[in-house]
Amino acid sequence: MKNVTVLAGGVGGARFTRGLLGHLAGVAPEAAVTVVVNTGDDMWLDGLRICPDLDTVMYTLGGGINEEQGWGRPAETRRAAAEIAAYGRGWSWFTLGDLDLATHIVRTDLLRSGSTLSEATDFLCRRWQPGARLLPMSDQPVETHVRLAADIDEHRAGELMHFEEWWVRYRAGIAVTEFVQVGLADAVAAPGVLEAIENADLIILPPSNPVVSVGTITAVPGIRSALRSTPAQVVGVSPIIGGAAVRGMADACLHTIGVATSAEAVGLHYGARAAGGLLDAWLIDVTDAAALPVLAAAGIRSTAVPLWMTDLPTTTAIAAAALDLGA
Ligand code: FO1
Repeated sequence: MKNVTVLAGGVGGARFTRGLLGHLAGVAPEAAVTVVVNTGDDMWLDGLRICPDLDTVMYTLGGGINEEQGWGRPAETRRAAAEIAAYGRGWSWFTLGDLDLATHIVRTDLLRSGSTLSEATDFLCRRWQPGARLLPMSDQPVETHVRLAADIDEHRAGELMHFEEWWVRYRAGIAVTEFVQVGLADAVAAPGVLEAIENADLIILPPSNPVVSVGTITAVPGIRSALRSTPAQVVGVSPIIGGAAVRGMADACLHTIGVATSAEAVGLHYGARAAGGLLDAWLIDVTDAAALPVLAAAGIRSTAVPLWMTDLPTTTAIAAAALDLGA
């Protein structure tokens, strides 16, 4: 087991990868992990380029994450944000902490000096030493927006709203008709991404949001076909346990695309590789074991293990189960 490539979004993908690194350190210290990270949540805010999932993965693997929140830094203050709000600028409902702002300032400084997002990410990781290579899915902006089903506040039905406003300001609690990836037509996979998929010994789809994280990454031109042609096994880990989203409001995203909130439905949504889909194997929670026969009939090798990532040992055990399933 030399090269493992993970396609990750925010909190779930970051925590899973932390467990994976912990497990590999014991059983395969020579293994190298590459994380292809969703940039669909990225935005310009207060003149700064905010990359929520890249930062969540970097902070989580680098030991700088606010563990309770799953995002941002611990022991944060909001003095600069309060001053920005006093000017009536920014998003009052989106917390940019003082420590976190430094990351956005340095990244924006690098981007304005001509660095690509990949180069800026490499630079930030020199400080955080995540123990894995972090690659943005693309160096071009591909921002997830939602199309509103009805008027809300200053927004009108039919309009596009940035995903983060839907997710954070409205807690995904207002109806939307579709997800739109603004910029997708002009985007290509970032340098190293397709190679990290083609040269992997194992590829893992961790328990990230299947729509706006894994779905966004696999929509970037070239990535889905690389996943379908790579010799590596592709193993997914269900983000749905017992019919409920483990984190966030993944159920609101699945509902929007007409997929039921179940381990079975998400596995079938990703699809069996032999049938034109992405998965060779699918790891589900023990409470969803009834889905095993259906998944097997669909050509998806599956097994059921405890999937709650309650702490590092349980997450490490989940990573071990994913590696076993991919062997
Ligand atoms: N999530 C929230 O629910 N509220 C916030 O105010 C918030 C701020 C924020 C700032 C920087 C950052 O990197 C992430 C932040 N997040 C916040 C989390 C973010 O919405 C999620 O990490 C992803 O976009 C979804 O996985």
